[in-house]
Amino acid sequence: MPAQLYEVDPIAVRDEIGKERLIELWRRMLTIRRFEERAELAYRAKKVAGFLHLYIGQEAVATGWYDHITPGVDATVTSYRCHAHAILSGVDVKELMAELYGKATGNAKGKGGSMHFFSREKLFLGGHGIVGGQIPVGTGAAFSLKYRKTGGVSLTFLGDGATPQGTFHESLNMASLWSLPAIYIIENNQYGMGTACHRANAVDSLAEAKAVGYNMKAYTFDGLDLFASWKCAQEVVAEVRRSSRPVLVEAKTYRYRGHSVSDAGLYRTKEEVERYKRLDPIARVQQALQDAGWLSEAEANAIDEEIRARMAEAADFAERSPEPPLSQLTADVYA
Ligand SMILES: Cc1ncc(C[n+]2csc(CCOP(=O)(O)OP(=O)(O)O)c2C)c(N)n1
Ligand SMILES: [Mg+2]
Repeated sequence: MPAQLYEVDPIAVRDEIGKERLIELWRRMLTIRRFEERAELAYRAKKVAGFLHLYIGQEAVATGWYDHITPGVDATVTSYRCHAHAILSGVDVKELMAELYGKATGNAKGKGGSMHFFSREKLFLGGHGIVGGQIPVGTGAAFSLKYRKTGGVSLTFLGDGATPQGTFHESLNMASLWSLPAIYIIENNQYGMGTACHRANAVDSLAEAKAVGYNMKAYTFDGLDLFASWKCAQEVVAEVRRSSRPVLVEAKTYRYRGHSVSDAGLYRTKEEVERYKRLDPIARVQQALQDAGWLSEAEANAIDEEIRARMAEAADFAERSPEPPLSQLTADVYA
């Protein structure tokens, strides 16, 4: 059975968010995109090694949810597709770019790379390369927040490909049994690496079908729509703070790039990608801002220029930074 989509009136949500805050949300989404475009350029120029999984197309999901939490009070964790979540947690883009370049000034001292962004201060608990590995971590964070009575909630972001994993089911069962303030957000971009979601999952609706098994509430929203993401997040975060009951959420989204930068994309058609590009979440918010008379095209272009300049500066910082010294090779390594 297909899920019931969380419904919103876009004009009402736009007005509730208001001019300044909506411009700020648009700016955050654009920052994520321009950061990743700059990173992709560096990767193709062989300045960045390892893997690079881009979030391009999915920006409205994390942006909507982070706007209702306080990084550092609330905890967040995600998969290897972690650039947006680190940026939204408030980690400096220079530090993140330097991490991609493997430099000593990087977020993980140049030893983590793209998949392992982290911030203890912001309670951004990574960046995890093992599919489903972050789910017990997010669950443990929720336990800790409840045990210490901090009032915080934990947000665990995961892919559609992680929901058949044992870690997902064990974590949800425990979170429900112990009434943890945990929100699990499935970013269903419709593919694992190259396997369509329907070939890996026995059910259509990941949230609705799987939440019932653990006595949890479920929500499904259009992840390409910032207004739906923001409004759903507002309701769920408030509800979980009040009830300390876990909730399972599914964002129906799409990634415009390959699984990682080295992906020939043979498992989907160009037409499909083009169809989703016409629903670009960033362009649609810009249109909404223009329609409201809140941001002219010239003003939008000026903000974009400013963001692009910041990214060029970050890449320059990364380029000029030193590599980690050999003496640090085994520091912070647990073996
Ligand atoms: C336990 C484990 N199995 C397999 C892999 C290889 N792998 C990396 S990403 C991926 C697909 C995951 O897809 P999804 O959860 O939908 O996340 P997305 O990449 O779409 O964000 C797989 C199978 C892995 N990293 N970890
Ligand atoms: Mg996926």
